[in-house]
Amino acid sequence: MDAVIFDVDGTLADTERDGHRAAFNAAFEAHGLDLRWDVVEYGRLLTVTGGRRRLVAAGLDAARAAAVHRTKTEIFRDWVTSGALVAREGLSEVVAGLVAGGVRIAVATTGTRAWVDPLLVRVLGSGVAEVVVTGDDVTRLKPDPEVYERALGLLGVSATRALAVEDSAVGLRAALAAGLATVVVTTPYTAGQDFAGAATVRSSYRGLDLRAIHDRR
Ligand code: XBP
Ligand code: MG
Repeated sequence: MDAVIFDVDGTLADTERDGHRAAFNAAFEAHGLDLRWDVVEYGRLLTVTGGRRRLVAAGLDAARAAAVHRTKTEIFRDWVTSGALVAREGLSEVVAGLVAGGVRIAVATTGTRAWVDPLLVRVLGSGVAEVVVTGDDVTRLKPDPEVYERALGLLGVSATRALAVEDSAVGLRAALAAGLATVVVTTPYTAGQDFAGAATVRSSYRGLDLRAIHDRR
């Protein structure tokens, strides 16, 4: 196995319920909108990837969705840099083992680069992710495989020599469509989704040996 490609939201850190959702609600307030997403409503909206598309799916017109999303992105970036953000338990040990074994680390997310870059410094450390592909770098978002295909292209690695790590069914579909064996580490938002095709489905990184899972394929 030459490389592992990690999803971000839900996979590297549990960012959606208290991070993105709170940032969206703060942006609604800043824009004078009488709109708030509670935990259950936001969980339903998560099936639409990309924050701006999620706003349109919730009924905002394209121009207002773009303006609200810009505000939300600034608010979420502040949340990331405020120190509130913590990596998922066990992630650091898994990543350290991969790096020590010479496995290259990449990231493929639907999220916006303005917050992805500072988030990666906090949860992975500077320079650990050699390749980072975000929603800003592709024209089609997950479940389309484009973000994973671009990561593989930038790595110069074939899909059979890599493994993807995801938290959601929509992300799993994108990684499988790119030909990647995929490990799913669920969150409370995604547990119970359809993970057919996953190499393995766990609720934590505890005892996860990604190389063994890849080599068993
Ligand atoms: C999850 C997403 C993102 C975030 C919100 O991305 O779909 O849209 O929910 O971030 P991942 P933005 O592929 O990392 O699971 O508002 O920047 O889109
Ligand atoms: Mg995710």
